[in-house]
Amino acid sequence: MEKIMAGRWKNDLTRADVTPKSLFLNRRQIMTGGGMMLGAGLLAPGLARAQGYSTDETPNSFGEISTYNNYYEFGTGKSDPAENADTLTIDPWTVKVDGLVDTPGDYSLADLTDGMTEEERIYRFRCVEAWSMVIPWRGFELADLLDKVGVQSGAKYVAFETALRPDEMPGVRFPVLDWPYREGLRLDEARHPLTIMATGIYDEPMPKQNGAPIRLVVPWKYGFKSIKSIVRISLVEEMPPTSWNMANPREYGFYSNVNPQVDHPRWSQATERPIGGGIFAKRKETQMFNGYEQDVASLYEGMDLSENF
Ligand SMILES: Nc1nc2c(c(=O)[nH]1)N[C@H]1C(S)=C(S)[C@@H](COP(=O)(O)O)O[C@H]1N2
Ligand SMILES: [Mo]
Repeated sequence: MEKIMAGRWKNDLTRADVTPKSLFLNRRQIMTGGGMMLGAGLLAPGLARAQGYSTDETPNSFGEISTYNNYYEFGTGKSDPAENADTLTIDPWTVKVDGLVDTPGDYSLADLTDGMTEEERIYRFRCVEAWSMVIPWRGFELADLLDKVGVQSGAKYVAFETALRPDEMPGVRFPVLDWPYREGLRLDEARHPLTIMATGIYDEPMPKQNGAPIRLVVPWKYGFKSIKSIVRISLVEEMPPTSWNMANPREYGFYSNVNPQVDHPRWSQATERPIGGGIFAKRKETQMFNGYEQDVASLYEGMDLSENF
């Protein structure tokens, strides 16, 4: 196992220390069994570990990360996605890139990810329901993808859509949300180096319940901004509609930055419950921007964050 050389990462645990061994050794089987072929560069050995962005906190186990999920297309219970997401077909996978871009089109996953530099990044991840995890994602910066497709000058926002497959997604027959699941970022948020397109967790390809084959991760925002199983990325001029905001605008704003001072109408956002610590785990105080304040506060300078929640 590679150890860390420098930077903010001070954790000298190896993958094996924090991953149940069977899962750790299973990657090869999962890859062959699942028939999942990503772009050749993606699974190359010697994955670089991002030194500037990873947290030094101990990650949750692969088991925790892949069995306690929110993916309403597969049910609203935390264990539903792990139980039901198996039916999702992820190969082949096409992502439509459209709107204000130089090279719009239907990209195969291999074409979309070709040339991207993949790294492992360990990010704090916090749900608006006030639980949190620490997750070692594998992915690349969304900014690199945006550069590749060429963002035109009129674009101000990036809109994302999840696949909508009634035959494969038992949850979409319930009108919990207005499907397909939709999310959006302001262009400068999308271009921020903390914003990644993730294709795996630990050394595994992305589990389906976590949003295979490709999902967004925005660590300073509540988990629901991190949209899964993306099939469309649109560069647009106007702030795009987002599923949770459409469902309940009073509870879910466009920005959705983690903010201990702005409570969700139905529960406090001041503290969070780390998943995996057992019943004796202490709640933690939630940090502004989920602990990424130094990195991202400048994006919101001059904005009233209780208005723009
Ligand atoms: N398509 C889609 N993406 C989604 C969701 C969803 O229901 N559907 N849930 C969101 C919410 S509320 C959270 S907290 C995170 C959970 O990600 P995880 O299961 O990988 O931890 O996914 C987000 N992305
Ligand atoms: Mo969430």
